[in-house]
Amino acid sequence: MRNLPLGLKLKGLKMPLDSVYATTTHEGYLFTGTSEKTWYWHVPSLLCSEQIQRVIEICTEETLSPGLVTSEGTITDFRKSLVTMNGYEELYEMVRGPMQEVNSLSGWNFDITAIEEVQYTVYNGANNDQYSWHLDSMENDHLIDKGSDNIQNGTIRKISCSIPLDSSEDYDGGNFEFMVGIPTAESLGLEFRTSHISPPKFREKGSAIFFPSFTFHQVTPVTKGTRRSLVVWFRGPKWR
Ligand SMILES: O=C(O)CCC(=O)C(=O)O
Ligand SMILES: [Fe+2]
Repeated sequence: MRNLPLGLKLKGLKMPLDSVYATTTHEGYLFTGTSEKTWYWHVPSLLCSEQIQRVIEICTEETLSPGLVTSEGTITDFRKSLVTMNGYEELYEMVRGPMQEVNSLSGWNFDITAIEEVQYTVYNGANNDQYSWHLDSMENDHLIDKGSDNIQNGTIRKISCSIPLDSSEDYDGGNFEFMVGIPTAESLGLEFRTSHISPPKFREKGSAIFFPSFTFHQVTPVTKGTRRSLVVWFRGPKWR
């Protein structure tokens, strides 16, 4: 997918877009307008088939319930999916190491101190399930009491991770997309229009997309078959 005009210039800096696309770490600009090159990180084959089987086994022990957006439990078309939340060490073990590696390789070096319960998500094509544009980080999350001795107290979501659990051919739609800003004027590169990216690698079964939780993203409606995902949020003390 190529949304950017070729030969884009930013204040005298010619962006070699072919090499931009050749990297595995970013395309376009994060919607905030940063020219940071590592605002998401894609890890191919993070989970093998056996691990995916195990994930599904563990996560379907609980009954699936509607994914909610607000604490009041409002369900709208904005987010349609079924989820279970799972705090098993076996799941954490699969993602903790890779997250640490990505946090370091990307240069984010975010202070991560806790992992939230892991979300297993099911998008049913028969219902056109989807999750529209949103951020994973929540206002004043660090002030919410998560229960005594909960290590998540005082922390916010910093790194999100999404792992598709099905083969790309097994469902239609259901693309994981990031919102990006495309400069529309050469002057300082400060005028943007929004666009979105969803490279085919995002559909690779068992691969992982890591991104800062303050990044706009969505899952487009699934129109056929079922899309399942494992979603993990890594937390740490609020930004300083
Ligand atoms: O299903 C996915 O791949 C991502 C879902 C998501 O963005 C979320 O649950 O916050
Ligand atoms: Fe999300």
